[in-house]
Amino acid sequence: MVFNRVCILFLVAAAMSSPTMSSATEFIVGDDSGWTLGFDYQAWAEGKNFQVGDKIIFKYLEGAHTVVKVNATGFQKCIKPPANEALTSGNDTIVLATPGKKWYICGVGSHCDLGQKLAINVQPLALSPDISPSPSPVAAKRPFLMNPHWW
Ligand SMILES: *[C@@H]1O[C@H](CO)[C@@H](O)[C@H](O)[C@H]1NC(C)=O
Ligand SMILES: *[C@@H]1O[C@H](CO)[C@@H](O)[C@H](O)[C@H]1NC(C)=O
Ligand SMILES: [Cu+2]
Repeated sequence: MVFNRVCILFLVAAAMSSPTMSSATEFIVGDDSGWTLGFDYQAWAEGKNFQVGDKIIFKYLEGAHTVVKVNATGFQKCIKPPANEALTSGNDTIVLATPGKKWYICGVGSHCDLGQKLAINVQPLALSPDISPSPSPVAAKRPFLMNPHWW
């Protein structure tokens, strides 16, 4: 009896965790162009669905560029943080751990001013409806209660 229950718990846990694992995506920033000058990263990011757990990978010739995470102001004005905050490997992988807007710029010379900057919006993880566990009574009622058409 106990064994069966444990088995079921494992199956449920596997069913709940597998979609998040299989849906994690690795994005090569700039695709084949990589992280470089003369590329429109806003156009590249547009329409892409970045989710928590996904990875973005900046690829470039080591020494030619860097990757620095900045805030909205730093992005707009190309304010370069201290050099020790920069990623410099040429194969810099960033795991998108939290939802929300993220901004990255190149810290070399005036590359950021020349447009080598990336802004993305990371979506929170959502379980797809067909595999989510049975909703609690409260959760089941919420769409009805919260539906603005009913007010
Ligand atoms: C944004 O970053 C700059 C420099 O890196 C810092 O001076 C500023 O306080 C930051 N702004 C916010 C709102 O965090
Ligand atoms: C780049 O880093 C990823 C892991 O983040 C690794 O799998 C891959 O082999 C690396 N590629 C190169 C060319 O170093
Ligand atoms: Cu650069």
